[in-house]
This record gives sequence, C-alpha cells and structure tokens, in this order.
Amino acid sequence: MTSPVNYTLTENIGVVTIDSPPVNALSRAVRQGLMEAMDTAAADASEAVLIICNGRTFIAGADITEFGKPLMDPWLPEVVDRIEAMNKPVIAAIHGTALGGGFEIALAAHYRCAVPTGKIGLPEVKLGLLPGAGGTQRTPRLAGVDAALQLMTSGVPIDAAQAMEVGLIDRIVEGDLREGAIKWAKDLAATGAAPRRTSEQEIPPCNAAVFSEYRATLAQRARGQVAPQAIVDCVEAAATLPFADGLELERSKFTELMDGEQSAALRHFFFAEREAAKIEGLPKDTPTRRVESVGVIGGGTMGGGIAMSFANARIPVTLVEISDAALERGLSIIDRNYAGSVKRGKLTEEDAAACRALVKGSTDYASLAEVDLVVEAVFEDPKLKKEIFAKLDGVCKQGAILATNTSYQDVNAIAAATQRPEDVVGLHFFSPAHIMKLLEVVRGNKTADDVLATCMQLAKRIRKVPVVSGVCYGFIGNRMLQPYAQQSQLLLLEGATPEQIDTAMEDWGMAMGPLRVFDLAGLDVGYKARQALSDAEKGEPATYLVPDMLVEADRHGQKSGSGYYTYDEQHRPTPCPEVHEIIRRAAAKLGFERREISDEEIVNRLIGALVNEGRKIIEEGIAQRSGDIDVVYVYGYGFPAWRGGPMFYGDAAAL
Ligand code: T1G
Repeated sequence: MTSPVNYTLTENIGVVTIDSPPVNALSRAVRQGLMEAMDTAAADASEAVLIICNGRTFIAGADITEFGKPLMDPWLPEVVDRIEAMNKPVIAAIHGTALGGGFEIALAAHYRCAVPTGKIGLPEVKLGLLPGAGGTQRTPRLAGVDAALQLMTSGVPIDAAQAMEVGLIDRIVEGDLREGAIKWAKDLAATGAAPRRTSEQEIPPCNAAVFSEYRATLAQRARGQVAPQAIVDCVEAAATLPFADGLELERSKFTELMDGEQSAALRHFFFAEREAAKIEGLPKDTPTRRVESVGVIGGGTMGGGIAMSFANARIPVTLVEISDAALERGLSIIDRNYAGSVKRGKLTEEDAAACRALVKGSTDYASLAEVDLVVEAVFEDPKLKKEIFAKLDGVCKQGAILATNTSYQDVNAIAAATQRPEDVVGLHFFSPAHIMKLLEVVRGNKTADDVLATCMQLAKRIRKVPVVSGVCYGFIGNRMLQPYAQQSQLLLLEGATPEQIDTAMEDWGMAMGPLRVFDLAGLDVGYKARQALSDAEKGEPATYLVPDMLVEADRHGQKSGSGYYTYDEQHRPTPCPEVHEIIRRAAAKLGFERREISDEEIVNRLIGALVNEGRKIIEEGIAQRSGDIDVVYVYGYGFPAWRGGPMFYGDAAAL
C-alpha cells in the first residue's frame, strides 16, 4: 500500500506532500507518513522542510472515521511534537481549509503561509471536542487569548488575511503555492532563519477577567454544552501555566470530551447530515437537469423568502402574483428582507443590490414559459394548488421541474393535476425561507430520479440542507410536530403552565419551548383551519380547546401582542394569569384532574412523542434513515445538535 505522504528533495528543500483524498484527513497512514518524512528530512541535506497537500485542501483535521475506535500509534500529538522538534525550519503551506488537527500540524511547523483563498479553523467544538494536539496551547501564544478563544469556541474558520492579522500565518502566497512556498523556504534558509517553536513563545499579556467573562457568555450562547467551557479552561491554563502543564490539561479534557455523550451525539450528527444528502438506490452519477432560472408563484412571506434563496445563489427569479398590488407587496417584503440582511451585516449593500436585481415580478404565467424550475408557494388550499399545477403544465417548457412548497398537502394529488407527474416534486422550505437551512425534498410516487438528483444538488447550491421525504400528511418534520403539540396541550390541561413547559424544554436544550413556537407561528392559523372541519375531523378537543379559547379571547399569538404569553414591543414574553385561568376553565370543561408535573415528565413526554412518531415514519419508509429525521429536527425545529437529534437521543435514552 503506497503511503499517502510523499517526500522529495527539491532545490535542497525537503518537500513533504500529503495526498489522501477527499480532504487529506490525518488517518493513521498520513500520521505514519509524516513521522517517516521527518526522519528522512532530519537525516538528509535539506536546508528546510515544507509540508504541503495535493487535492482540494490542506489537512482538514483528524480522521473522524477513526473516532471511537482503539487509538493507533503514532498519536497525533506525537506527530505534532516530532515536527516542532525538527532542527531545521519547517514551513506549512496552506490552501483550502486547514482545520482542527490539520491546523495543529501547521502550528507545529515553525512558519506558515497560505494562498489568499486559504482558510484556517479549529472546529472541534462542533464535534463536542477541543483541539487535542496542542491547539489550545499554541494558538493563544501566536494570536493572543481573545482571538484564540473566539476561534476555538465558535469553531468558525477565518480567512488567510484575518489569520495573518492575528499572527496565525506569516505570509500570503500569490500564484502557485508550491512554487511560492519553496521559494520562501529557500529564502528562510538563506537568511539563516532558525526553527521558531511556538511552544517556546510567551503568551501575549491578557486581562485575567476575560476567562470568567467568557464562561458567562458561553453559559448563555452555548447553554448546556461542555466543550466550550473546557476550551476556556485550557486557554486559561495556557495563560497561567508552563506549556507542558497546559498540554497535560488539554489532553485530559480532550479525553473526557471524547468519551462523553455530547461528542458522540455531535459526531453522529456530522455524518448524519452528509448521509442525508444521499438517496438510497439512486446511482451517484444520476444525470441532473440544468437549473439556471426559477419561477416562484406567490409573493407572501414564504414565496419572498424562497425567491431570495435562489437570488442569493445568483439564480434569476421571476416572482408571479395574481395582481400588481399583490406583486408590489411581495417585492416590498423582499426589499425589506434585503435591507435587514445588510443591517445585520449578513450581506454588503452591493451584494444585496446584485441579488435583488435578479428578482423580477410578473402577473402573467406566460413569463414562466422558459424557466427551468417553478416553486409554487401559495397558501395551503389543495384545490388552488391543483389549478396552478394544471396551468403550469400548459405553460412551462418540457423538462421544467414543477415543485410545490406545500407543508402538508398530498404531492401525488398535485402531480396528478398535470400530464407530467414525473417532473413534479415537493420542495418544502422553512420560514423564514431565506434563512432556515432545512429543505424537505418530497418524493412523489412518480417523481423522476433525475428530478430528485437535481433537487439534492440544487439544495447545496442554495446553501440548504436537503432531506428526502415520502408523501404523508406533514412529511417528516410537521408530522412529528403534531403529537409533540398534542402532548404539550395535555400537559397544560393536567397541570403544567406554559412557562413551566417552555422553560423545561429550553433548559433541556430546545431553542424554543413549544408554546412560544405556537405563539410565533400564530394561534389563529390553526383556529381558522379547524373552523372548516367537522368535530370528528378536529380530533380530541383536548388537543385544541385551549388555543381555541385563547383565539376567542383575541390572543392570536406574538403578532397580536398576546397568546400563551403577553408580549412587549421587543416580543419578550411574560406569563399571564388570564391564560392560566383559561387553561383551568378548559381543564374543568374536559374533566381533567390537575396535579403537579415535574420538568422531567415534561421532557420525557414531549421528546418521547417525537421519537415514537419518528419510528413510525421510518417503518412506513417516509424517511430513508433515522439520521435523516435527526437532521430535520436540528435544522428545522431547533433541536440541540449536541443531543444528536430526536432519534439518536431516543435510542441513547432508551425512550
Ligand atoms: N475525517 C474524515 N472524513 C472527513 C473529514 C474528517 N475530518 N472531513 C470531511 N470528511 C469527509 C466527509 O465525510 C465526506 O465524505 C468528504 O470528506 C467531503 O466532506 C485532534 C480531534 C472539510 C469543510 O471538523 O468541515 O481534528 O461523504 O461533504 O462540504 O484537534 O468536510 O464524500 O464519503 O463535508 O466540501 C476537525 C470536518 C476534526 C472538519 C469540506 N475537523 N469537515 O466540506 O465536503 S477533529 C473538522 C468539514 C480534530 C484534533 C481534532 C468539511 C470540509 P464522503 P464534505 P465539503
């Protein structure tokens, strides 16, 4: 088996080239190859050593497929120490994303350069870990405590220019990296540059209060997560202890995290997200259709957000509404959203203007004759949707993909309204559609393979996370939301208050408790839908009596200033005695005996409701795998990734 690490003596520079697709991860073979290359370079006439990678990126980290398996030598810290100990200058040349252990290899080198598009990062915290090969000790010595804490607790990479600014790289190489790096190595050797070991450098002075301040911030921003706090401990050690002692603390904290539940959950989630993008049984090379222009029907909140999702990926959009007035309203929603993105610093003025210019309005379906994809985003009226698809069938060119953004309706019935059901698919975006990353790709019985493959590829292009769902009421996410909502209603009637339920779930890790979610969505939406149903169709009164009574008391949710809570101008919720009274009246009317309910019971019943429905969804083949459901709930419903997703958690907690 040839080593993925190649060594050549080029112009008296020992060039170590790593070639281990797809991302040059630090597999055992790569670690062994690096150790052998250092031995060779130490013994030959090379004046300096260069570490560089072939393929798409510099080393993107430890090989996470090895995690959870017996550790095999050489360990990564040994490789890092071996590189740093070299008696001749070692230079790391970075392109792509030098992440995690990959950047720790670069930190072990004595000098670092990168191409302008290169990025460096320490994303271990996203796997519930911390940089475990000296990163917590070397980074602050080069960049200072503040920059080191930001880099490691956020896990967000920075670009070459930012890295240079804080001292994490020394030079940006324009043009060919290998050529430029070899030239720099020769210059360093010629000027007698010595090995510059980071571990021997003093840490820049810092304000000792920064650690307690950071801990307090993380207690809010990363509530319940252990890795961020461990990172602060290690950086504090770097600032207060000798290097060797700090390294020892890093090693023990890393091992603790690696063996912990949160890292297991986050590593599961890392692979689940990538697995979800693959469709069982669909050949990887399934052809895809060109999508260079899109039509969106309906300029409401969803239609506007969907139009932006495509425009932000530089795909021209035609937004169709039924009248000039409705179109004007739709376009003004988009203008407001772009202004908001610029205000929040998410987009520059220029980028926002360029994207906005790609959205054209029309009240004429004929304007959709040549688009490659249409997304229907009108309100949830099955009859209207079928009429629209019949019209599209007559207007759109052959091969155009016809998608519906419906949250619940039967995609097969919508497809049957056309002569081309194989071109029909569901693309279920989540509100706000230009921000939420989840995209449920709903596969109709007749949806063609190439249409599916095109949608999965397009999702990545518009920076969404796609999950395939079969056709059922509510697909994956909204279907699981039903029993979750029903349990929350039963808990209210049995004795819990809205604030107790929401606080219990938010302390457990949910981004937002169920009652606050329903206030945000609007209680009047469900109320209106129920008015069209018979009592039998409505289901158990216990599942809707309280929201009905709230709406009838003019408490429509956050948008009306009150729902389960009363809201101030900043939408901050306050518990409300009137609501407690309404709940008590509903419980009495339905004959519920009220009692004290523990937070533990609240969590178990609500999460249990999600898990049970998720298991049915898998049994019915609506979801391809349980990890897909985890991806849906983390990206679409604020489930904490550090608990792995409902299905991972349910199995681990034996729910
Ligand atoms: N190990 C093994 N495989 C990896 C990998 C890794 N670190 N990173 C990616 N892959 C695989 C991935 O599963 C997929 O495989 C393919 O590469 C393309 O990935 C001691 C302990 C690098 C930004 O957390 O962020 O170092 O599905 O689809 O969108 O301190 O992958 O094709 O078979 O994501 O272009 C720290 C994780 C590890 C980086 C590329 N490093 N990776 O994104 O492609 S912990 C990370 C990423 C660590 C040390 C600690 C991204 C990417 P397949 P992809 P992409």
